[in-house]
This record gives sequence, structure tokens and C-alpha cells, in this order.
Amino acid sequence: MSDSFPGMFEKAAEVLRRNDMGGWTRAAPDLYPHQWSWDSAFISIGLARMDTRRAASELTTLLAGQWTTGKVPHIVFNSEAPPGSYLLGPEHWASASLSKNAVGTPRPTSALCQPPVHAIAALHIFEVSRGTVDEDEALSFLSNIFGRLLRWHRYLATARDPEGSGLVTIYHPWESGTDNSPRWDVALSNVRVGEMPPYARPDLGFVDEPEERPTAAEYDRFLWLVELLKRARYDEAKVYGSHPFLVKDVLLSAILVAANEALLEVARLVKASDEDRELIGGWIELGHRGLDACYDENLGLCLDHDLRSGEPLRVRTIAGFAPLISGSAGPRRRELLRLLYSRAFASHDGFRWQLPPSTSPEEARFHPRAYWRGPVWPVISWLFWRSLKLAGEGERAADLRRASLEQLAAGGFAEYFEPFTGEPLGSDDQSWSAAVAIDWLTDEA
Ligand code: 9WN
Repeated sequence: MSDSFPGMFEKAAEVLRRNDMGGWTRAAPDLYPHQWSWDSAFISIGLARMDTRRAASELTTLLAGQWTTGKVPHIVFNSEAPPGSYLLGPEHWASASLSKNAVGTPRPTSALCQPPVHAIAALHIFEVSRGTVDEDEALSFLSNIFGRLLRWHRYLATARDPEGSGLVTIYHPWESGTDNSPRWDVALSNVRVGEMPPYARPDLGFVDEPEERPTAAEYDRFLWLVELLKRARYDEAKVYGSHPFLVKDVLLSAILVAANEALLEVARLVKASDEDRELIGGWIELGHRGLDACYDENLGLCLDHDLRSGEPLRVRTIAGFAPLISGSAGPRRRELLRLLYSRAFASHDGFRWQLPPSTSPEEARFHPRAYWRGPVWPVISWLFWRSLKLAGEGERAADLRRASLEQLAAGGFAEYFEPFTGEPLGSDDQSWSAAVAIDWLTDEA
């Protein structure tokens, strides 16, 4: 364990304990009182360093909310959260009554999904337990969870990729996990908002400045897109035929490739059938090809694609480095790394930082305090760190880990950080920020 950050592990563990709801963890104490999908995956990565059994239950409670289609919903709701404390709460989705798919899930769920970090987390739990008294139990956890993970990835590879492109289609910016990133501006501007009742914004009460959250115009579109999905009864074919927001998301697709690599290893460990392993191997190949096809030679980045207009979404954000996350970069790795550490991503007006901002400061739509439009997100840094390590870029990975821990040590376990000053922004005591700190502090590499 790293002793350069005295007391930090215990502080981070305390955040996770305070947010523990008994078998699952709320994403944050006030702003996010429910269980979020990709948050839970990152949380279980941190929890694994404290208690592998509890880490496993984080994923099993989340996956108990899985729909029969294989979709893992982006929120599994907390029935004890004060009514109206989060928009959109359970009453807005009607998932159980509107869709037979959700029937039988123990807690109400949303109807969207989020990036599939779960198989990476499941394998991590096993790896942490290796050689300890918990290894057998962790292996049986993998055996139990394998089928659910396979169904989840199959859902993404089929319902969300009927074209067989290797790229996942999202129906809503929330599905990307990078909600108000400028990645979505053009596609969102084509969404015409219809009649909607007025609504309150409880989220604005939990941050210091409104600019730390999406704008009213963005929220109108977020809510309207959910309304349209509900009207289509969450039927994938209907959605594909009529929904105004259908985008191939390169970051989510890259995370899926990385998760499929992890799932392939899980399949080997649990002695899954050759057929299942071939299926997963095929998804990996297709994912690499899909990401390769999205590379834009001029920008030197991978671009999301708007299926409605048929156009690439040309904006420089962290998602452009998707091939580094998936391990698909091949000969372009050097170029992508150069860009990641170049002026477009790593310096601005004489300031320098070592952590990737969510949007390039050279973009007109960059904003250093506005949610996914500029700030540094610790979980994104964790994804980069993991990929750099796997790619043999040990020194860069170590720098990223140290800079991230310094930022968290100075600013606390905030949701995100101003990229020039390191000022903590968004929610305090964000579970996934504490979780990745715990993993970094315990990592032996
Ligand atoms: C909508 C919980 C979630 C994260 C997302 C982040 C934010 C929700 C919101 O919080 O999204 O899902 O209300 O803004 O963008 O990545 O999973 O931490």
C-alpha cells in the first residue's frame, strides 16, 4: 500500500461506508441517492480492496435489476430516498408497467443503460482475491455472474448494434455517462422538444453553482427523450425506427471491448463453453474494427457518429481516445498518446496539467467548470491509467496515478475537478471517486 498519502485510504473507505445502503452503494449522499450502473462497477473495484464479498454484492445487487432483454439499467432505485429528491425518479420511468422486460426486478429501475464496466470489475474482484482465503468464493461469484454479464454484452452487441458495426448505439446522452459533453450538442440540437409539464431541478440545490450541472435547454431535451422512449414502450425496434437521438458512442464501445477482454478471461476461469468464448472473441474483433473505422485522420481522434444525419460528430473530447481505452489503437497509439499530452489536451494559457480534461481546452465549447465540458473526472483518469498500464506505458500510468491521488488528497473525493486549478466541483463524497482512490492506493504496480 502506498504510504505517500497518509490517512487517505481510511478517509476514502469511510466515504464508501457512509454511502453503503446495505449490499449496494448510493453514488453520492444527496445529489445521487440511488444505485447507478457504471458507478457501481467502479465502486466494486474500490470495495474489492476492502472486502471482496461486499464488492461482489455491489455487482449482484445491480445485476438483479437486469431486464430480460439483457439490458442493465442505468439506475436501480432506492425506495428509501426522499420522494422528489432526484429527477428523474422511479415514478417517471414506469418500467415495470410499460415493459414486460423489467417485470420481476426487485427494485424499480430506469430504462436507459450506461457504459459496461462491470466485467472489468468482476474480474478485478477475482484477481484481488487470488491466493487469499477468499479465492474460491470469488471464483464461485464469477461462475454465478458470468451468464448475466454475457447477456448484458449480447444485448449491447445485438439490440444496440443491429448494423453489426462493432459500435454501440445510444438513445440518450445519459447512456454515455458523459451527459452534457459537447459530443452530443449537434445531435441534441436536432431534437424538437414537445409539450411537457413544468418540472423542478433538485440537482441544482446540491451544487454551489448552476453551471456545474447541465443547462435548462439540455434538461428539456434529456426529459423529452425519456418521454419518447416511454411512448415507444422501450421497444428497441420501434426506438430504432423513430427516435430522434441515435448515436454510435465510441467511448462506450471501447469500454465494451475492454470489458469483453475481461469477460473472455472470466469465461476461461469459469470453464464456459467454446461457443461462448468464440462469441466473445468475435465481439472483440468487431469492436476493434468498428473503432478503427471511426478514426478521423484530420483531428487524429476517434469520432462518435450520428445515425440520424449519417455524420461524424466532430468535437475534440476525451472520447476521441477510445482506441487507447479498448486497446484497438495499433499503429496509431503513438499518435494518440502524442495528442493526449499535446497542447490540445494538456496545456492552456500557460497552465499545465497532467490529467486529461473531459473536453479539449482548444474547443470553443470547452468550459472548465461545466460538468463534462472540461473538468477532470477521476474515473476517466482511472480508465486511462488502466489502459496505459496494460499497454506497457508504466511510467505514464504511474504519473497519472500520482497526479490523480494528489488532486484527490487536496480536493477530497469530489465528483469532478476544475482542470487548471484542481478546485473540487459537483457533489462531495462521490462514491466512485473514493473507490478509484482506494484502488490506486492499493495498486502494487
Ligand atoms: C444521470 C451518477 C451519475 C454518473 C454519470 C454522471 C451523472 C446523472 C445526472 O451522475 O449522471 O445519469 O443526474 O447527471 O454524468 O456519469 O453515472 O454519479
